[in-house]
Amino acid sequence: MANLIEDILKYLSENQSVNTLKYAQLYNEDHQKVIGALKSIQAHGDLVVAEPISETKIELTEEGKLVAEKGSHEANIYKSVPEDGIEQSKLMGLPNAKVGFSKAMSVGWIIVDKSVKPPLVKRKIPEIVDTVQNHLDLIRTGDASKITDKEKQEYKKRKLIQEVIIKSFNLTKGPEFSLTLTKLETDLNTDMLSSGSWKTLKFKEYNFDAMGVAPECGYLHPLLKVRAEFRQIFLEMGFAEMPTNNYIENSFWNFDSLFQPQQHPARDAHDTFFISDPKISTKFPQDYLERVKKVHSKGGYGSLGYGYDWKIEEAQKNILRTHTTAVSARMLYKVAQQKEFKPVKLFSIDKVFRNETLDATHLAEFHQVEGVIADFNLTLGDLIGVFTEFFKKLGITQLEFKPAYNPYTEPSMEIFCFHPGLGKWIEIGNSGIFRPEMLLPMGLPEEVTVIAWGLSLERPTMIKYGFNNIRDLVGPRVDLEMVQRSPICRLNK
Ligand code: FB9
Repeated sequence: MANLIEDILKYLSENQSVNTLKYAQLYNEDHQKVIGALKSIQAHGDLVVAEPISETKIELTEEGKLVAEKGSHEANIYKSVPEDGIEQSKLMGLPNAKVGFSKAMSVGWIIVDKSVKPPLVKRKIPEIVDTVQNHLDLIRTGDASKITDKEKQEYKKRKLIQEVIIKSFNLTKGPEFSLTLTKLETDLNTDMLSSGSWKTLKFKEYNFDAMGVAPECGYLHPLLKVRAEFRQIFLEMGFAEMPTNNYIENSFWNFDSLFQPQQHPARDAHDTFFISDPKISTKFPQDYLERVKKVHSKGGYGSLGYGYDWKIEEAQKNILRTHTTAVSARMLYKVAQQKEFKPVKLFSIDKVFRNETLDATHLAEFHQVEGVIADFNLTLGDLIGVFTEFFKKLGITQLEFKPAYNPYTEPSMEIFCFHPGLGKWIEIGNSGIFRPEMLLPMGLPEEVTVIAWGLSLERPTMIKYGFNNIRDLVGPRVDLEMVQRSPICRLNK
């Protein structure tokens, strides 16, 4: 580019003026490069005066180039008609035969002789002049002067030629003309100010249209964006977040406190990760533990219990928690220890671990989202009303419910919604009213009921961000650029 700039300035010093397009053609340069060199020269001051020129030129289209080379479609049809004639259908194999045939007929080069069977296409005149091809060839060489406007209109209509506007510049020497470019300063510094050299130096113009440099910063993973949105929804619904910072839990809080019997299949190693060290917990609220043991083995509070020999050793086993409901149990027990019961609205969003079969949408760990409300005389209607409001804030409105079973809630319901994007009903969560066998041993007043519902973070995130495989969202194979380019999370949009 530097050489091109110097060549242009040199050419201008030896000639009165120069047009950028003619210069490009003269020195076989790309005209855009010449324009780029001009912009660079102009950025260094008034070395040249550039007068914009706009010129309309005619040039051949791709079809026009073909005709200039191979002849017009009508001429090719004429040349394909033998002395004794030919059936029309046999001419249609030629390229552009349909256009060529009708044009050859309209200019009187061929006729259709219907006095014979089948009718034959014959030449009407002994020879032709392919004026179209000759004209297009003239245009190709840049000489359209011999072609009338009417003919040009005809070729334009046939899309054989097109008008293009060529922009160029006529250059003449400017008031600050020089054969070299003075270096443009990009910073004003103290030396320039103290020496006064700033008065004669040339400074590069600010380009306020330039894009800013993309800041090198961190980016939130889509899961964390959805978590932030869920958290915001819970907070604006008046829920307080539970302390979920313990992935390791013991079986007492994860299962026994929730009235989940020790023989329940979810408690074996096929569904639960057991910790080998420390293998067991030993610190429990002893009086509460005794009440839990009793309600499992002998019943109580109007319940028959399960009638099995409840073992402390089973409750002591340490595991990776299988649900955040273990945290809800701890929190509800804490609420029950207060002198006077006060209603609470609690939520949690955190990892849980299940030793289950993995597939495209399930890993051994996922984030559970859970909402819990403890208050006097809550009903199933309150539960439906609250999670309906919650899901509405996710943009989900068309809900249906199905009776379900959880060891710790009765009644329990699975929640479904019709997802317009997926065009089908999908399961979006589970819910229920915690059983008295769970609440009363904690010491909660009899008239207090606790409603709760849960869902995952991964499923809504996969749907919102269009992931089909959970491994594209989380895990070692994740494309980190996905994290950088994933858009803002708008749940109700
Ligand atoms: O999240 C789930 N689905 C879902 C949720 C939102 C959503 O939003 C889209 C934008 C539209 C889409 C889908 N599910 C729960 C349903 C299914 O994905 C299910 O296959 C997987 N479930 C997980 C458990 O699977 C082993 C999701 C997870 C789940 C299920 C139940 C609970 C929590 C998470 C619960 C509970 C509960 C019940 C009563 C009392 C306290 C907690």
